[in-house]
Amino acid sequence: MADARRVWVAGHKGMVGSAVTRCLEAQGESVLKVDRSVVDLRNQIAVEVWLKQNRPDAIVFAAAKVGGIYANDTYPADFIYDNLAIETNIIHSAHAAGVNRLVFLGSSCIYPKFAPQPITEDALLTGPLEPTNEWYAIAKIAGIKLCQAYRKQYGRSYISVMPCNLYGPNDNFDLQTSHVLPALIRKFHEAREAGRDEVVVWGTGTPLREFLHVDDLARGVVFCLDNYDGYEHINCGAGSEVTIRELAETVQRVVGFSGRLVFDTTKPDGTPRKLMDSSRLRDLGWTPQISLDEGIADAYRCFLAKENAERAPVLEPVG
Ligand code: GFB
Repeated sequence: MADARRVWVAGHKGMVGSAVTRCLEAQGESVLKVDRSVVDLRNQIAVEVWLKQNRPDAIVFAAAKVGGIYANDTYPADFIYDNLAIETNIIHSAHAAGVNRLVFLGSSCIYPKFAPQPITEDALLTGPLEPTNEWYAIAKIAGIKLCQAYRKQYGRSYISVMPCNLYGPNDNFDLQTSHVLPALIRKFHEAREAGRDEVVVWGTGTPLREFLHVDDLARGVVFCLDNYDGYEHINCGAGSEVTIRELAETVQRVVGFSGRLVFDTTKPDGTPRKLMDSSRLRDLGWTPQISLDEGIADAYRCFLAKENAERAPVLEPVG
């Protein structure tokens, strides 16, 4: 029998990396992992040495500095510097170590703020970006271009997958730095527990967003690893969108909060709409399987499990 493929999942502890790890391990693949305390991905020498020592057969590049609208807008230097450094280090070192297969993960925010909807892959670089996350977007566009450059100059099979807004297990539930869906889960849960009668939702509630459960994305990423080898990046989205108000009402129902919503219009809305056209990936054979209602219920279970784990007493050995 052939040896199992050895895949390095860069960023294995994050929401995307842990989902891809679960997906690969479920199909019997060997996943390489390295902790931040051992290799800081912003350190070029550390990355190159580790990759040359470990030489995976393929890399799923899920490591990134990520965050919601407030974090992106408040820490632009961190978002552009960390992501550019991680990308140049991993992609260049992968080539230097002779790794021929790599899947880079981007974001739907690479597209122009007013791109025609649904957004096809060829909308890239056709207009100005959304200002709240242009730093992150520029870094992700650079990642796509790095993959294309190493393919063009050295024939490397490096590809890029662009997910829409994601959520699911191992999400960040911090109210300042998280994305909208985990933030709303926490806000509604805490309001219900405290008996409060209102929850504050940022912005006007009118922006539209496309949400995909991270397990569906992970299946898409592994599908691309096995079936896609093109120069162009490829979209991976749910195919439907909801307003932030509709999202808030769904989370409210799942959590069981009976108070009212208040919209804080001093907070930014961000891009008005970013629905991607994922027909290229669907035509190849990938389809999402988790509905938004099921997915939100799953995300709420994950939030509760994390809360309970954090509250559980630490058992000291007796005697
Ligand atoms: O998820 P989110 O932070 O990021 O916000 P983006 C989406 C929308 O939800 C915005 C609104 O219109 C927010 O104003 N929103 C309402 C909230 N309440 C909240 C809340 O309590 N917390 C948060 N975070 N938002 C990110 C980019 O944009 O999308 C990243 O900044 C990345 O670069 C990611 O691309 C996928 O969808 O606006």
